Amino acid sequence: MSTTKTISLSIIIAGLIIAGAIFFSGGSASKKESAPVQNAFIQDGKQTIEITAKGGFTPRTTVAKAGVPTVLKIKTEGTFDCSSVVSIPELGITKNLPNTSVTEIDLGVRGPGILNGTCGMGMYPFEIDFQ
Ligand SMILES: [Cu+2]
Repeated sequence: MSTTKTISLSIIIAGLIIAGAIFFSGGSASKKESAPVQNAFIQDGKQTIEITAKGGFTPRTTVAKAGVPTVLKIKTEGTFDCSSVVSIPELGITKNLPNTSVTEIDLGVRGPGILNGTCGMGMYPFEIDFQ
């Protein structure tokens, strides 16, 4: 009788450990996903968006405010891949970026909507969602 009790107790403990492991791993995973990237800043009525170009554009999606004069700052850090060329078709802009620098592109005042950009060959997309 006591052996049966010991076995069922250890089954319950094992179950709790497994449940705890699932709970903690699930909790930390969902935290990572929901962490927002803050790369659009408004100061003195002007908005600055910061994007890094190296092996693609980071972050790929930027949420920004519509109706505010906006400058896009694209940072390169030893960027020799094709994201050293940035293209924003809607604005008719194609720019060669220096390999390590910060390049400013004036986006003007945007209404609500998504502005798309890519690298020179169109393989690395990024978007700015003006809201
Ligand atoms: Cu490319």
